[in-house]
Amino acid sequence: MVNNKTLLACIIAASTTMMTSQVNAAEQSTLDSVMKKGELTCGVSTGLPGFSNPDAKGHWKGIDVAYCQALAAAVLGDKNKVKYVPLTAKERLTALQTGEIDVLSRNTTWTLTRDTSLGLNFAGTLFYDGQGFMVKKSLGVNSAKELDGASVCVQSGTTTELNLADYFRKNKMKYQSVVFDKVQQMVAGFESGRCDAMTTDQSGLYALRLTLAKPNSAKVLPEIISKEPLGPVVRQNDDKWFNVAKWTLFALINAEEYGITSKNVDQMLKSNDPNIQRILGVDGPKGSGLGIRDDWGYQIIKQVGNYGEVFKQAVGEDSPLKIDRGVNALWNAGGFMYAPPIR
Ligand SMILES: N[C@@H](CCC(=O)N[C@@H](CS)C(=O)NCC(=O)O)C(=O)O
Repeated sequence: MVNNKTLLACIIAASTTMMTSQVNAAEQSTLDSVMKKGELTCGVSTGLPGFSNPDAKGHWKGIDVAYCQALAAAVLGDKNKVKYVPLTAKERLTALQTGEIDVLSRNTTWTLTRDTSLGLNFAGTLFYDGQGFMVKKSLGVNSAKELDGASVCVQSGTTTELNLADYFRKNKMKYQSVVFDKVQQMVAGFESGRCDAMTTDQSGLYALRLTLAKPNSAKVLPEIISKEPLGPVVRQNDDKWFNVAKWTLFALINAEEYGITSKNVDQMLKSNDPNIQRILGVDGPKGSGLGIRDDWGYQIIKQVGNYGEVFKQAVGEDSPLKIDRGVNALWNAGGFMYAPPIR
C-alpha cells in the first residue's frame, strides 16, 4: 500500500517536473524561434520526385514540401518563408535532434524507436506507404517470393534495410544487400546491374522508376512487405511546436473533408457552417490555443490548398507519379485520413 506521505511526495515531484518542463518549453519553443527568425528551416530529402524534389528552376516541390509550406503559412503567413535543407536518410534524424532543422518533412516512417528513444515526435501521417521491390523486367520475376538468392539495392539508415532482413528471414530466403548512402547512387547501382532488385517505400519505387533512362524496363512487384506511415517530425519536449505541427496537418485534412479549397476559400469565409468557420478562424478557438495567428487555417488553405489538392498535384493524377488515393483517401471515402475536429 502506498501511504499518504509517499503519495504526497510523488505528487509534489510530478508537479515540479511538469512545471519545469512547461517553463522550459515556454522559454525555448521552436515556435518562438521560428517566429523570431521569420523563417522555417525544413529538412527534406536530397531529391525524391513527388515528395521533396527541386524542379528545373531549383524550386522545391512535392507533398512533403507542401507540408513545410503549410506550416510556414500557418506560423508566418507566408508559404515561401522556408529554408530547405536536403538530407540523406542517414543524416536526417541527427539534423533534427541537434536543432539544425525546425521540422523534418522527408518521407520518414513513424516507428516506436524514433518516436521514443530517439527523442522525436511524429505529428501524424501525411502519406500511408509500404515497402516494395522493383526489378528489371528482363529478370523475369513476378513476385517477391521468387527473389531467393537475389542481390538487393537498398539505402542505409532506413526502415527499408530492417524490413528487408525481416522479410527474407521470415520467408526463409537468402539475399545479399548492396547498400548505398545516397539515393542517386542506389538508382545508378540498380540501373547498371549491381543488384537484381531495388527496395524502398512503394511510392519511392514509382518515383525513382521515372528517373531511370528507360522506366519501362523496370517493374514494381505486387508485394507490400511493411507499413510505412510517413509524416512530419519534430523534437520531443516542445509541446507548443508539436501542437502547431500536428494541427497544420489536421487543418489540411479537415479542409478537404469540409470542401474548402484554395479556389473557394474566400467565399467559404462567409459560410454559415460552424465547422468551416472554425477551420478558417472566423469563429472558434482561432489561433489562441496554438499561439499563432487567428487566420492560420485560412492561410494554409489559401496558399497551399487542402490535403486532396496537395496530393493530386504532388503524387496523384496531376503528377507524373499518378498514385491512387487508395488508403490515403479520407476516412469517409474508404481511406485512413482522419483528422480530429477543430473546435
Ligand atoms: N520511409 C523509410 C525510407 C525513407 C528513405 O530515406 N528512403 C530513401 C529511398 S527512396 C530516400 O528517400 N532517399 C532520398 C535521400 O536520401 O535523399 C524511412 O523512414 O526509413
